Amino acid sequence: MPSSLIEKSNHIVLIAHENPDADSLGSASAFYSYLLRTQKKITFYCVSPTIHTHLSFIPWVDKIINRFPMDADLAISFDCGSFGRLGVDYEGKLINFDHHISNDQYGTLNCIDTSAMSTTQVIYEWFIGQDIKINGKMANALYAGLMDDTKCFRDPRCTLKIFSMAHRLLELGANHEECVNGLYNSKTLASLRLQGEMLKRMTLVLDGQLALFEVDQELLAFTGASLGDCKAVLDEAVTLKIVSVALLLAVRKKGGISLSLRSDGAVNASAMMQRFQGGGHHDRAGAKVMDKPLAQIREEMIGYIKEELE
Ligand SMILES: [Mn+2]
Repeated sequence: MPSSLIEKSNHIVLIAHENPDADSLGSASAFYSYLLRTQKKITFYCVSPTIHTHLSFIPWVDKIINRFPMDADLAISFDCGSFGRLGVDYEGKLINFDHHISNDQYGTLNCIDTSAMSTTQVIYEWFIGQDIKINGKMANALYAGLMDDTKCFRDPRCTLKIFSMAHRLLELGANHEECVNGLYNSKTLASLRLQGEMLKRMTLVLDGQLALFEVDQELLAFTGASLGDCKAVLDEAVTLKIVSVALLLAVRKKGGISLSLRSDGAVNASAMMQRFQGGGHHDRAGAKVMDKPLAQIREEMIGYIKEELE
């Protein structure tokens, strides 16, 4: 039980994954608020040295440090599908809260619900089950994660249960306006310029079913955008009626190729990325490949996608 592990610990580290999104940060944030009620020492950790400023509306994000505390006796990871995503070689007790279908159960205790739309849903349901009171700060953090992972409730799998959770979180003090503004009305000019350039260079293959994007460091430098900004374009590409799959191959600054895949359901994105030791969800997944050139990955991916679409 997570509660007995928590009870026995003195210094608990909450871990958001590298380049964290609102779901990872929101889950850890809500947990941070909850743990403040205990007499424990708490650290909010993330390996990425800078967090996107548009996510600073999530409570406690200002507490994040990127140095892992040596005296921690329990770590809790949020929304991290694999151990590598934690960004630290921690060998102690670990609770793994997640909803990724590809989660490889690296925790001492694994609290994974792959049917949940967000990790904040897993945390929300755990709080409810434990009779833990959810205050306004916690509600806002949980709502932000749900909003982000459902693409502002546009995901076709949003059911009555999701809207009931959203309703309840709003009653508890979540701020819809703040979350919409933080997540959707805070684009940078650089990211819009990048999107324009990427759409110009997009190629359609496999009879237009696959939208292919390739990004190098030159394009990022030219637009001033970051690798994370590229992913929004993939979501746009999948909204094209003929496109079922969108693939991004990006040359990483530190070497290797970063793969991001979006699917409208025609292919299993997570399974496909697992071929490259990555993972994610049915509709969106990613991987990092260090040992193959871009052209080879492109050919392999087109082959895999073609096979699945047939
Ligand atoms: Mn998530």
